[in-house]
Amino acid sequence: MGISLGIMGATGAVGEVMRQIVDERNLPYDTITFLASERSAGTTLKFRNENHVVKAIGPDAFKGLDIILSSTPSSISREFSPIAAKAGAVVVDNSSAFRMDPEVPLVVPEVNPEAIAKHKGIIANPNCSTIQMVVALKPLHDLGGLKRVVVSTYQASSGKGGKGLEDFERQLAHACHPDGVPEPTAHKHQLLDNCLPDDWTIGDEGYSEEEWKMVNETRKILGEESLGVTVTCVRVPVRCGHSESINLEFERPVSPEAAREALAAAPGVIVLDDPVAGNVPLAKASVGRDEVFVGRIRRDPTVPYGLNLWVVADNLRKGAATNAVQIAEHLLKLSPASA
Ligand code: 11C
Repeated sequence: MGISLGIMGATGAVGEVMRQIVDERNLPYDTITFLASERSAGTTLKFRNENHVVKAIGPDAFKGLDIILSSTPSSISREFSPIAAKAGAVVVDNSSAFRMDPEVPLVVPEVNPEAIAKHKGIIANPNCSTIQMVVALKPLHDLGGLKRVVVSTYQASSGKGGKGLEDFERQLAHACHPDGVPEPTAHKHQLLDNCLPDDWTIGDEGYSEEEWKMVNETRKILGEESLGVTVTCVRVPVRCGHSESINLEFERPVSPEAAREALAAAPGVIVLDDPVAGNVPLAKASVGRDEVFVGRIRRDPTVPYGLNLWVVADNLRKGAATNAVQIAEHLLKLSPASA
């Protein structure tokens, strides 16, 4: 007997990719239920040649569901994930609502799969920028012991969901329009011809919430509560695919050659590191892929043991939906009948 699978937030940008990936990876289920806000409830979604009526998220919507892949705003998750867990489901939650809750595992399957078994009904899926970074950091941490991480991100518009992408595409469509580019509706400023260092709510000490997420989530996933992590997040005029420039300092020597070898052997990583030949990780080439691409691996000569890297991934797939589906696959291995 298989499971009853739910996809919550099924009509959003990540929900749409979750549906695709459940199908592509053939996640086994007996029944599938799509849940969304009142606004989308009652609409029909076609999935595997069958029409499914979208149900409204509500206290009584979770009965009988075993695993729920969820991508809703944090406020919705905070209200409904505990109710779903109480009704017997395991919620794989893509929002930030429970990520830093010590009772909730925060999981990237290539990095800390052992945390999955400790769940109490909710498993948190990390922020997209964090996921791709820790997939690249883990093999290097095992090799040289990370001392400090300095990262600058180049994040795609779709990180802001469907509304972000619509906003950017409207700007693109008006690029040569005589009336000019319309005012932004989701991004903080015009994204076209621009880079935005403040596209997220600014929080403590002048760092954005996105920057704090990368600091705190990286420490939790790697189990290194005092690891030095400092971040600058920037939105760039790219539809999909986040890129990151990462500077690492280690406790022990790690040569670029050893780093390449460890990364090439690591799960979920592809090394593209021949810049002279133009073989480097590119956002556009990452779209539709589930791996994390690493290149431009260079020694940092300003510290005893340091490296620079360029890390790219599809933010909607590995950065969100694929990671959640991988967690569900692990849950099924733990307890195939009901997760
Ligand atoms: C962005 N990374 O690109 C964000 C979106 O906590 O899951 C995802 C926010 C989150 O804006």
